[in-house]
Amino acid sequence: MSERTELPSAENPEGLLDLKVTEPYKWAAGMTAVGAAMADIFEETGGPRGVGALFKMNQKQGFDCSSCAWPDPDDDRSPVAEYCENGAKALAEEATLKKIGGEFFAKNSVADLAHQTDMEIGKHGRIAEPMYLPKGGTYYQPISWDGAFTKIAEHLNGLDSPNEAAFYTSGRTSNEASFLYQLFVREYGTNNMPDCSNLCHESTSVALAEAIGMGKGTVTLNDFYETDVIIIMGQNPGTNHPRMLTALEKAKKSGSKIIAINPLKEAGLIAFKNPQTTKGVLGMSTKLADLYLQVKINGDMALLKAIEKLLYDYEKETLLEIFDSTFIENKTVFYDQFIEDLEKYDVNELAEAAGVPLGQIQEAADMLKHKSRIIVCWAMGITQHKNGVAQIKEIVNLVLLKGALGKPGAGLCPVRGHSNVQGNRTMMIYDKPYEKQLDKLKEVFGFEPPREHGYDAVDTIKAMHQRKVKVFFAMGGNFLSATSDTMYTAEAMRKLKLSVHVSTKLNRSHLVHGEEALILPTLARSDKDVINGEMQIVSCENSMGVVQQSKGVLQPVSDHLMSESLIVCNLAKKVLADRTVVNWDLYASHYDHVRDVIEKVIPGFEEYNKKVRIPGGFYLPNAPRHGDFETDETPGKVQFTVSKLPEHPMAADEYMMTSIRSHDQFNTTIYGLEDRYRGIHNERRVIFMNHKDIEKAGFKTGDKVDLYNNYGGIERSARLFVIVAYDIPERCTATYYPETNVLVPIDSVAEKSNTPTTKLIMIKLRPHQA
Ligand SMILES: Nc1nc2c(c(=O)[nH]1)N[C@H]1C(S)=C(S)[C@@H](COP(=O)(O)OP(=O)(O)OC[C@H]3O[C@@H](n4cnc5c(=O)[nH]c(N)nc54)[C@H](O)[C@@H]3O)O[C@H]1N2
Ligand SMILES: Nc1nc2c(c(=O)[nH]1)N[C@H]1C(S)=C(S)[C@@H](COP(=O)(O)OP(=O)(O)OC[C@H]3O[C@@H](n4cnc5c(=O)[nH]c(N)nc54)[C@H](O)[C@@H]3O)O[C@H]1N2
Ligand SMILES: [Mo]
Repeated sequence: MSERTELPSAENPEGLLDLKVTEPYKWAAGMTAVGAAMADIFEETGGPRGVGALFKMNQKQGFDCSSCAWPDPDDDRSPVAEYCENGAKALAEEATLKKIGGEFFAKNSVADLAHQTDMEIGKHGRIAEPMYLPKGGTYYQPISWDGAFTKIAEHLNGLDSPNEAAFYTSGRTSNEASFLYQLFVREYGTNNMPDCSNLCHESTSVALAEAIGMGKGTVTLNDFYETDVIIIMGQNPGTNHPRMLTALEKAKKSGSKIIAINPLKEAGLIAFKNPQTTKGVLGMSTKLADLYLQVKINGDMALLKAIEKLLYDYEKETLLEIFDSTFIENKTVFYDQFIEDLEKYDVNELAEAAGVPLGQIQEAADMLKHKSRIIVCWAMGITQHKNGVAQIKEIVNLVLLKGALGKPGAGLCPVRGHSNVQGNRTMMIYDKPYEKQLDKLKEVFGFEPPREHGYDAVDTIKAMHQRKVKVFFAMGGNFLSATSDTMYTAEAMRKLKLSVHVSTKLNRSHLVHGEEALILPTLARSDKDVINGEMQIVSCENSMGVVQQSKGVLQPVSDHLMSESLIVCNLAKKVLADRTVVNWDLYASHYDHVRDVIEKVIPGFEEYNKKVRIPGGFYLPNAPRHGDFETDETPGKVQFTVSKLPEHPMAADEYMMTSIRSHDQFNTTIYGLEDRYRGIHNERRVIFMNHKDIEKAGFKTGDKVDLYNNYGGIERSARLFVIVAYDIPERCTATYYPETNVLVPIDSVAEKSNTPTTKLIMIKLRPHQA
């Protein structure tokens, strides 16, 4: 088989490993977490290199952890350890001394590599030099940087229109590199800038921009310490934002209550053993969730409405003491329409639709009714649904009823994923840029940026299929594995004339490529970035809008790595040549010059170079945090929204399937095969099911099955999974991402945000057929 027709092998596993299942944990973190982290660091870096770097992680003069966007404490950072197990694993992955270059690729053909698992592919080490796959070639071969830029320039300049190229961004790229990147892409002439946000929190950005006038959250870390109730929906912080547990512990100590809303009983929501306290070291845990609502997949809308309905009943009983009527009166619109709609619902039916006993929903309402300092946190369990945008607007409704917005100890807390995904958007990585931003670019640089909106991630894939996009350039990420409908996306990638990936590690997107392909190796966050003998700093924005500097500490594994910023500057010079009006050499000479110009274009960055050097960084302006709502349609006021309940008609043998991250992965980078907290060891191809469903369907725990579905007359299947009985609501199942992305049809997207509905797909099961 030649690799042009070959399917991505992850979808065609040859066999299974030796799965071991143990009892799920009832707490997260603790000393085993520290042990697990250190083991990875030693294995990959041999010790001192990694451990030394670990001490610099998230310190005020160190580098920003690339694992998630949870903020660092403003003041009281631990002097030795402001990292978590998974941050340490992310570092081990980056800091590894293993590297691959010409010799490795001469021995391993693209087809050979494609047969390996995602974990094997990622473990080969850092990419050490630029690599090129010629047309018809089966092995990547070394190419000089200049040679690589020349190839890209030839392709880009040979297109009929700049809109035949698309430029993806994953969320690790610094503010400086992001700004330069979008500047280049817009001067080149397109807004085709899909990004990982499109697959992640886009529903949040759309919903909040419309509802509160800003597509970001409103709380700061300190709000967690003066709040009464924290609701955590569709988020698994014990794995994906472990440092959030420290904040939750502190919140509990200050008297706050926690309500968890999740189909799975996640260890990190139940309790926390803090390895940085004596109590934690001794194995004592802090209880986190006071109430755990095990909602059905996508039952959140019904659950929120049920809570609102009960609160409304109290409001009527107590004669207007439950809702914040002053806030509603002064700061909101459409309250009456909202109430009129709410009155139509029956609370028993809502409870049924949510899959949560009414008594428990009553408890939630009781916890909320006399409180107004409420924070709602959410992540992928809410956003990656067909009604993701509507669900977030329903969260806003709840918060508005209680006046829990625009004051201390209260507000909206979308918890972002990638460490600089929020900063990327602030830096204008966006397929739908605002007119005002483009005007500013024009004013500062003097060229006319394109105004027509570009393609987002899903639309890029479709355009590649239709050969409307012929060149795909990715600043990081693993587009093939992260997006939906893997087979369809693979076909799309193979129709490209050229695919280019700026990467740190090898991944499947390098192996399912265009006619020609390039891999450009870049510095990671923890690597030292030196220009003309001077150490450079970059900056990132965390989930709470704090911009902070990050300075790499490690000697790069190869002299041939180039920073993302320099890659952009060099590429821009080559592609745009005499056409450019931008002084790329200046920006390539020192990042201070980049920050100077960001300051001129993007609001909130006044005195950027000075402020970025303040230990701990600075907060960007956040009007809704202070009760100012710059909404388009109803200036100064937030809208209540009326949304419908989702409907999920299901055949008797159909199940809802959500996709989750294991404790041993970062998105498509698989660190290992241990999902310790859920008791899954040594295999990822499992499907979590309720034991009643297993019996009813005539299966047994341990059975091997194939998963399939039929959307629009096309059967999609994911083969060879092991059934694991798990505490999950009936008719709900869960599998690990990205293995089941093959099952997500390209057209199954969230309304308004176009995010793939990776948290709910209908599936059926049949015994595995070899
Ligand atoms: N270690 C590590 N850290 C990471 C990442 C990683 O892969 N590894 N990824 C980063 C990125 S990019 C992101 S976006 C975040 C992701 O962080 P999360 O959003 O926490 O990640 P997921 O595993 O996708 O899981 C979401 C949770 O939603 C629940 N869930 C699923 N469906 C539903 C539903 O319908 N309703 C409700 N209420 N809950 C549901 C699942 O049980 C799971 O607990 O983490 C970031 N941090
Ligand atoms: N089924 C399902 N699908 C999902 C999700 C889900 O929950 N379920 N989650 C979605 C979400 S939330 C997201 S954010 C996307 C993630 O989508 P992506 O961001 O595209 O994917 P990652 O796996 O984070 O990308 C990993 C690759 O990035 C490169 N890399 C790492 N660090 C750097 C760096 O500093 N610079 C550069 N240039 N490259 C670097 C490495 O080569 C590595 O192989 O996946 C989405 N897909
Ligand atoms: Mo994400």
